[in-house]
Amino acid sequence: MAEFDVKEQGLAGLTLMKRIREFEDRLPGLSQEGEIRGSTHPSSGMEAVSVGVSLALEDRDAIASNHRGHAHTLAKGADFKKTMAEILGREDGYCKGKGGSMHLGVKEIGVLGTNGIVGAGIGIATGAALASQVKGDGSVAVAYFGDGGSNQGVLAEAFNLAAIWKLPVIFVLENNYYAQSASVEDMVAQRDFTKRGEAYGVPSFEVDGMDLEQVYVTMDKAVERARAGEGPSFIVANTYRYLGHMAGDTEIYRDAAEVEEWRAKDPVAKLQNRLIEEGVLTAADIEKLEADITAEIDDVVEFAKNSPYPAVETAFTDVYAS
Ligand SMILES: Cc1ncc(C[n+]2csc(CCOP(=O)(O)OP(=O)(O)O)c2C)c(N)n1
Repeated sequence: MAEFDVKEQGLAGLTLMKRIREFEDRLPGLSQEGEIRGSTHPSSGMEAVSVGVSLALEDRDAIASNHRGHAHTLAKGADFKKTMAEILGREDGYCKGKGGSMHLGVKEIGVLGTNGIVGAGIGIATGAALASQVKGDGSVAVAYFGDGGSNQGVLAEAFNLAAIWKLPVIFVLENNYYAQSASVEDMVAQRDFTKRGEAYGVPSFEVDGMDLEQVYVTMDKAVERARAGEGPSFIVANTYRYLGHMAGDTEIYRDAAEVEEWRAKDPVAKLQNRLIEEGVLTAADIEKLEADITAEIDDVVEFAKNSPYPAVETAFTDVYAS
């Protein structure tokens, strides 16, 4: 089992979280410019979950994501340019522009797809874990879903199957306290989510989803158990999305003060301060890192904008398995 080393996971995690934040923060502007058709759901504020989870995974492991899936995909190792091109619906995207933000898959690194159907990834990841068990290839699968997704019936079925068959699946609930505009207080009676997992015999853990170390260490243990044939785990990561549910969200369901309270617990700032305190980075290093990231994401956006839209005559190619 790996320990959290600030020089290793800390530095790698901070860099990746900052790159993902910059990527995600560009999306509302790109929507306003008309570069993104349809909706996208940025996850700024939630980076410690996907990055902490992915630091404990390998390329052969699978993830099944949800509608808020860019960070899951990028943290798993996707190329930023191809991801942005896909979100913009362009030919150089991972799915040649036909998947977009919510049907973005990257087979070579086990990204089984973002998904517009809330809760769908739960069944997909459980199926991938069954495939891994049948093949005996030692890979694990992760299902990402939100507090809203946790209310889908598929979770009960997946918990039970995974527990009785000891499937190598890790259920990751990103509890950001809202499902679109509905608060978790209004929608969930039993808000100690770990009790739901325990009720099905799935070892369940609650973590501070704004803390990369906590997410990583808990995930690493879950991966170890899954690879050892000991079955599923359920990780409940409490986190927060800073931006609206999607571009154009008026956010009348929450107070600006609440958003500010959570911004004060920012996972990126928290880890950055720690790295400075522990002498891993200086303020000058961070300035350089941020300038590099801004330039990198400028290039990412430029690449995507310059990529052509797919030709109309290719509308049905690569859509159905032959
Ligand atoms: C089956 C289904 N029901 C409803 C919707 C509409 N919808 C899209 S996102 C969303 C909220 C999901 O909330 P949560 O799972 O907590 O994820 P978050 O958006 O907070 O990341 C809803 C209800 C949908 N896409 N699919």
